[in-house]
Amino acid sequence: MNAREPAFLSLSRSAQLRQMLQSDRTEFLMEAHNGLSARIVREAGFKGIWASGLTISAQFGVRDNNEASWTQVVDTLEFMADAGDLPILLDGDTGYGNFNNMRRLVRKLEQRGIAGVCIEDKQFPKTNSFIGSERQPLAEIDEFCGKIKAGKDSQNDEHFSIVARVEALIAGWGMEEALRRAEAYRNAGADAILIHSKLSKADEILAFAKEWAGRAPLVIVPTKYYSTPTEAFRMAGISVVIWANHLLRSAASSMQAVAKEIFETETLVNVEDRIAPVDEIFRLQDADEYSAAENLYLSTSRVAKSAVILAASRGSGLEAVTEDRPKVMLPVAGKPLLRWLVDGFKKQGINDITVVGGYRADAIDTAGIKLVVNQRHAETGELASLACAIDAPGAGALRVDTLISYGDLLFRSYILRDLVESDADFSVVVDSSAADAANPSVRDFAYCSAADARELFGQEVLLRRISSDTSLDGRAPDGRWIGLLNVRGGGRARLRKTLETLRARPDFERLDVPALLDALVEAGERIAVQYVHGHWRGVNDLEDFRRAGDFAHAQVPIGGLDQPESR
Ligand code: SPV
Ligand code: MG
Repeated sequence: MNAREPAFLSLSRSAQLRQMLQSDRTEFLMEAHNGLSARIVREAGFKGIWASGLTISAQFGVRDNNEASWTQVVDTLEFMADAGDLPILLDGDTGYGNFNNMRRLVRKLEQRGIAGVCIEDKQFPKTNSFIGSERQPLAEIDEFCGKIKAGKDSQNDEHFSIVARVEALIAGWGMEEALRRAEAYRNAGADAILIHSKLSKADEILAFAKEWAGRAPLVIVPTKYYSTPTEAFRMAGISVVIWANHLLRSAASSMQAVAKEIFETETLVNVEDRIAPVDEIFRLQDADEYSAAENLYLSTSRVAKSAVILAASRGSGLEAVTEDRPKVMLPVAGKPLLRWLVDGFKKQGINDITVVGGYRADAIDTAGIKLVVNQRHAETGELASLACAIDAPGAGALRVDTLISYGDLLFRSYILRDLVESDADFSVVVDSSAADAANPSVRDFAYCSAADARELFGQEVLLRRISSDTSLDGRAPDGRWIGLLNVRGGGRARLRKTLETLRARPDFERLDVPALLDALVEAGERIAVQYVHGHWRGVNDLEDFRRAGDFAHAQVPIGGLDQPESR
């Protein structure tokens, strides 16, 4: 295997191709026909790409007879060049016309970062070399030499390569003619000679190579004589071997099989596990780079966001009203608690909402949300539910900036707005008016780097710990964490990592979100505290419920509940 070494990578793409042509070892170009296949070629480890005329035509669904225009080919090449950093050798057929078309082609290819072009000594419009040899009229040698010279004279980049392809063996004109043409093309300035054969044995290629005796680099396309050991090409001193069409052919057989299967069975279940997951397609499209760039360049309010609502529990103290539904589906001032949350999130542009249900998840209204069920909700805790949301295929949790929320909350909209607009990688909301250590219903006491104070406005306060203990190191709590955590930017990957570490703990199944916050703090993360003073409600028991109704009523838009957002 010829790996891409640092010295090679430091060269421009055209210099890379030139080096592949001129080095004394046998190098390989792999066929690609669009941006996706170009990326796949690169990931496989190849050092360069053959932009095949046959396969670019085929992916358009047209014949290899110059039915696709040369500008359509060049546009395709642009996607292929953008898909990575490999040098691309274009199969330029006959140069799409005479010397003048060739000049323009070379200039356009250079502008698109293409490393070289191969032209063949046939007549425009050409036919694929493996179809009807009796219809393979060759170009006049002089005319073709003029085309090579015109191309070489038009290039601005000294390393741009022109490979001259000899079709004499394909057209049945014999070895002598092939050698005569190759020599003429070399003298006209070709950087390499591609000698093509349609025989199933490499005999005529090897005979040509022997006679040619290294006068210029030789390139071959062993599509028909594929059973020849590659070592034979090495020993013959072949510079570049082109695997010319194998990605398109493998895609075709795979698509045929999958299309047939889905048509016949009218279901996806038989194919789903045998094809690339959608996430793999996202990866090949470099979706992560997009999210990172969004974080850099989009104003916070426009960055894609997701939310996870933890709603698996029935709710203790609410058994009387949660016989047939989970707590989040209890109506508060005319609509379910969950809907208040979802509407509040949507108002802040958070449209990708994953709700983790458990107890009576079947009763959760799934309009506008993605429902994920923690099947083991009875034995497991909040972090297990959170992990369900993160693992759910297609859910946005931690793939974009993510708000993690308890399901039993009501709050004024500014609380959410300020939280999602925070620049911190992690931020939480702490209610400093709820630090009453005597209140038995409060478990999530927050201990922070500074107590809430007017003078603090605009200064950074960090979370130190969340605990049900009513004092820490002799200090009273600074407030109560209300159940909202925002994770953005690079914090997402770090939260995943911390969660993975916690997953290894034997007590993971019982852990709650405060345990995650504490683990993040212990791992050295800075968790920004956003203090509020009331303006929210947690719903833990029937009394809370009654008060939640009053609170919600105060948030009902003037004009009533019948607003689009509440549907
Ligand atoms: C191509 O890949 O389009 C080629 C090689 O030109 S071949 O199909 O073998 O002629
Ligand atoms: Mg071709």
